[in-house]
Amino acid sequence: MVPPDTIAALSTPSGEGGIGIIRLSGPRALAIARLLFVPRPRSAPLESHRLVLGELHDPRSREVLDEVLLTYMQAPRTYTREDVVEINCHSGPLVLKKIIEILIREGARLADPGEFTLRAFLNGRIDLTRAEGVIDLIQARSDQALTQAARLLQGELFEKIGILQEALLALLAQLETAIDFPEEELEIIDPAAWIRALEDQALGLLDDLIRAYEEGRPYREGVSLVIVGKPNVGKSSLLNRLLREERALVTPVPGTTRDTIEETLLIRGIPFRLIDTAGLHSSPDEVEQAGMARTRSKIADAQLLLFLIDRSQPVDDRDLGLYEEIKDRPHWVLLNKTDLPAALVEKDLGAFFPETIRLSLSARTGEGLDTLRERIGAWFLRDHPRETVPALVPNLRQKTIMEKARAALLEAREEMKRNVSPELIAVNLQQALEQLGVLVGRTTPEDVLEEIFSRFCIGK
Ligand SMILES: Nc1nc2c(ncn2[C@@H]2O[C@H](COP(=O)(O)OP(=O)(O)OP(=O)(O)O)[C@@H](O)[C@H]2O)c(=O)[nH]1
Ligand SMILES: [Mg+2]
Repeated sequence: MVPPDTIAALSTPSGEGGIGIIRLSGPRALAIARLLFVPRPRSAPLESHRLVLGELHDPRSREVLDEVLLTYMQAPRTYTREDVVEINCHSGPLVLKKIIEILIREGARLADPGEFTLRAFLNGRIDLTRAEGVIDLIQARSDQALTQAARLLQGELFEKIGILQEALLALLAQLETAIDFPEEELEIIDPAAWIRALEDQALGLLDDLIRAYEEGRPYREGVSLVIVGKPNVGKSSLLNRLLREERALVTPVPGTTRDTIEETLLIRGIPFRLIDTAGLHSSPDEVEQAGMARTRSKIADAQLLLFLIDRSQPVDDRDLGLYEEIKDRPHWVLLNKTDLPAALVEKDLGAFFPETIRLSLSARTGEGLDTLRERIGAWFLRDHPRETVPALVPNLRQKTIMEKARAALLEAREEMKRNVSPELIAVNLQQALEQLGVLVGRTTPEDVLEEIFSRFCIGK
């Protein structure tokens, strides 16, 4: 095997800031860092896991680059289990870029996204579920998502899967003994007890985890709230108001928003994915049509539609046509522009939009916005009380694999009930075990790994 190369990357966001950390990992990490680093005093030793003050020089031009703190961490007690060097530099985009260029000139290679964590995984420091916990932690959008990620990171899922694997191996061992001693099969396996063990020790756990995925999903992925309405009713204004920033362009010209705009809005700790859409109407403009196609696909995925109308104008065919399109999906009717004289009376509204929740507001003055936020939070919590949010929540990849494992185990259970031969039942158990290997990363195909680690940023 070729020894791994030494990788380098900026591990903090680039830009102006207090500190920018450059990380090196690999067998030559220390040697390369030493070419640039001069400790102060010169004779100061570079002990492992100790912070040392010094200067970085360009070894060719002798030019001083920065005053830094450097930490050498000797393998294997490091993030990647390789030799690691971290250099705390001043964070200026230019100086950091220059230092990295010199590190690369001196023999390092620029790290791929997630490559440090990939190495931690390949070198056996963390399993795949923990690596995924790292990504989740970085990308968490709510407190709950953060807690869930921290649990993955601590290896809780990995441990649960370990327990499951042990239970399945014990059940498989019984089948294998029965295969080896066919005459004594009946004494070796008590089908009812075997099935009970399968249900209690394996199926129950998988069911719980799969359910946890569904329950934890809104906190991980966000709840989609889609603002729809004909052009110019104030959709983008509402988005901006809710976000408290001028995120979307607002103009008196109908058809201003042409693409969907999506931002996360936290209400009572719940991440809502607030989506502003292109106003739906008939338009010959190709760009607008493409935007409206996007709007329709967002409508189809929405958990709640906020159907906006302009209360200062009479309801027209365009409002009603659009309402026809969305009225079978979960929706509320929002009456905007309450700061202007009303052109609509309650009786008409009741006739046009029967039996729906109606709220009045002004995206211009902010009137009614607190009520809207409050109602949205309450709407979500009514169906998803916070106490039921599970602490350990698998991600989609993990859940999908667990479903496959569960399917194989359900089949095994049926076969055991029908007294099918132990060989056939064993095949199902082995399949389930194989899936669990893929789950924790022991037998995960290369392309799946690549997909997972490509979601990381460079330097992680
Ligand atoms: N008086 C008043 N004007 C509003 C209110 N909300 C929006 N407007 C105005 O209505 C016009 C259209 O607002 P937008 O937010 O761009 O409307 P939109 O629905 O996003 O429009 P499109 O993107 O073109 O579909 C702008 O001139 C806004 O300033 C409101 O509550 N009161
Ligand atoms: Mg708009």
